Amino acid sequence: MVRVVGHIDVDYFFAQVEEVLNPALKTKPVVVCVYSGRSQSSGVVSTANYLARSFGVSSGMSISAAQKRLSGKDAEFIPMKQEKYKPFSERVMQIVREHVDALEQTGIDEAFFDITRFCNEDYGSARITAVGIKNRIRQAEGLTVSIGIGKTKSVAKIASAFTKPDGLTIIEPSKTVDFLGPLPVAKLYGVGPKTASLLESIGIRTIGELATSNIDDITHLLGRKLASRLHDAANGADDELVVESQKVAQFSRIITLKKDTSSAEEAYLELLPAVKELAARMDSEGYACRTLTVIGVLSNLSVRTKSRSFETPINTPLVLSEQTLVLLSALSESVQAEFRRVGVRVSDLVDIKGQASLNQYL
Ligand code: DCP
Ligand code: CA
Ligand code: CA
Repeated sequence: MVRVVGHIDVDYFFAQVEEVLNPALKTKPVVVCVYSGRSQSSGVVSTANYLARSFGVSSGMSISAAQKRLSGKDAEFIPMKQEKYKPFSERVMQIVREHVDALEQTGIDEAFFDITRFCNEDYGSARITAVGIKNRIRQAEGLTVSIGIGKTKSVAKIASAFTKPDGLTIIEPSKTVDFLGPLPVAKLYGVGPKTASLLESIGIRTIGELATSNIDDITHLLGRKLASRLHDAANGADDELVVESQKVAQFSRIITLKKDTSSAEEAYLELLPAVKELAARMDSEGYACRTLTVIGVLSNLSVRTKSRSFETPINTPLVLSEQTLVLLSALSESVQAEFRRVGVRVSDLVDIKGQASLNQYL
């Protein structure tokens, strides 16, 4: 199996939210500050927009240093307020969740995701999915994000930081070693300044040099565990999984249609095997769902959804497929456009292990 793993990170997150809340800021240098309260300008820079960065401002710098660099530039200094950014973070994560098999949030503005099943292990389809996620976040929240996709978490993480802001970097599995090779070892997740200088002491500066190094030499230097993890990561061979961070899972499947269509029935017939697969998965894991959602990716790659909730949780192939058709028809009516991809998601899962199926006679 070839995995398709992604990493998403919102660009200049806190400062970008400030721009969304007050678009007049977009043309100015914006610095989000954590004031210590000791004196008027004591404290540090939380983050800054790219215009402020172009004058040398960066996270962690003192506010007074940032003021110096931006003097006479009509810059805005805004106090950091976590509660402003949190709702944006939650909504962004929910959008991503709608497009992926599993999401592992690792910070307020970033997450790993797995789309191996969602994309049928296909990197072309991964690109379409990533563009869909970016467009949806831009439309719904006005934010740009950077996404990286590759065969492992390490590759995805490096790729998301590779082009920024508004980046999309996709590393096909066969290009992994060539992509990683020339990069400095410090780019690898888990290599801090200390590890980097230890590696440099034996002549290892790039990920490529680490990949071809003798494992015994680096074990001697870093210990067995770290050495073996980093050696694998450098070879694009680490197998760490994306671990769903939400307790209650949801299952989804999406397919690319043989050709774009505006007919709900045509789309439904192609989607049916995926619906049956979801039903089988729910059955084997002992779940029924209270909410069913159909997802339509239109020809212009925008994503639209329609959901329905059920008082009595559903799980049989018959009921799921019937309701999928109802929702697809309603969706097709409301979008009045052609579908490129269609999908289905079951959520609000109810554990029915050990119970007789509520719909067993249907
Ligand atoms: N943050 C902070 N202090 C730091 C680093 C970050 O308060 N030293 C906060 C502000 C950032 C947010 O966390 O907006 C996310 O951090 P990132 O490292 O992802 O940086 P940005 O999103 O600001 O910028 P980039 O475009 O480089 O991702
Ligand atoms: Ca960020
Ligand atoms: Ca981040």
